[in-house]
Amino acid sequence: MRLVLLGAPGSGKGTQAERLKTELSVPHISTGDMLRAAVAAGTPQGLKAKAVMDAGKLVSDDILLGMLEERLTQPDVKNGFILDGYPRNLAQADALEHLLVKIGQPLDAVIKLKVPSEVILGRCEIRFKAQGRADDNPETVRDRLVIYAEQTAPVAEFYAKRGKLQIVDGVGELEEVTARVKRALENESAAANG
Ligand code: B4P
Repeated sequence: MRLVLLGAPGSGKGTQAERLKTELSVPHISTGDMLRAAVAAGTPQGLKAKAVMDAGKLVSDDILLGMLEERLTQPDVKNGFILDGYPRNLAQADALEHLLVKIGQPLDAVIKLKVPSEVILGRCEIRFKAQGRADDNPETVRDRLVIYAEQTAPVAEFYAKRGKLQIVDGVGELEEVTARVKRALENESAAANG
């Protein structure tokens, strides 16, 4: 299974990917986690990314594509992946299409988790209080939602035009949302198998 999870910041992409990876027997690839690991390790990419991430902006497409290409060509990805946090703009969507053709791993499904902004603000505030992630600061989350609407929302349209997009309600208990995503994946594979 090669799956892309789309959704606004705090919509639960990472949370759901962690729950699904064992069942689907594929790795969870989060560009946010990769960037936070690079920041923590103090790599040159991490040093460049930190201020951008803390401000809730998007890190440069070049840095992301380099990291992703390296990750998607590792052996554990041969049976598929759950990609969380990428693509976040149309240039990244194009780059991903090219990369997947190059490595012969076309996408099976794209799922967008739909969550209203007021719910997102509430979730990120809880995480901000618990973990202190700078980009979960309520002011920064508002900025991230604007960037999402301007740059990331068109990515859903990109996949809708290719007949790949499914939209899933991301509000509810974690188990409920996971069950909805699984149903959407079953529908996708039933449709693919005729
Ligand atoms: P990410 O790490 O992708 O951060 P996110 O959007 O906040 O995560 P997600 O939607 O996965 O939410 P989560 O499950 O954690 O990105 C961070 C930053 O990295 C970006 O702002 C950007 O700077 C940079 N970046 C990453 N990818 C990039 C790219 N491709 N290009 C450029 N820059 C990039 O859930 C959030 C909270 O909600 C959690 O606390 C969770 O417990 C809670 N929650 C989840 N589901 C819930 C539910 N059903 N009910 C109640 N709470 C729930």
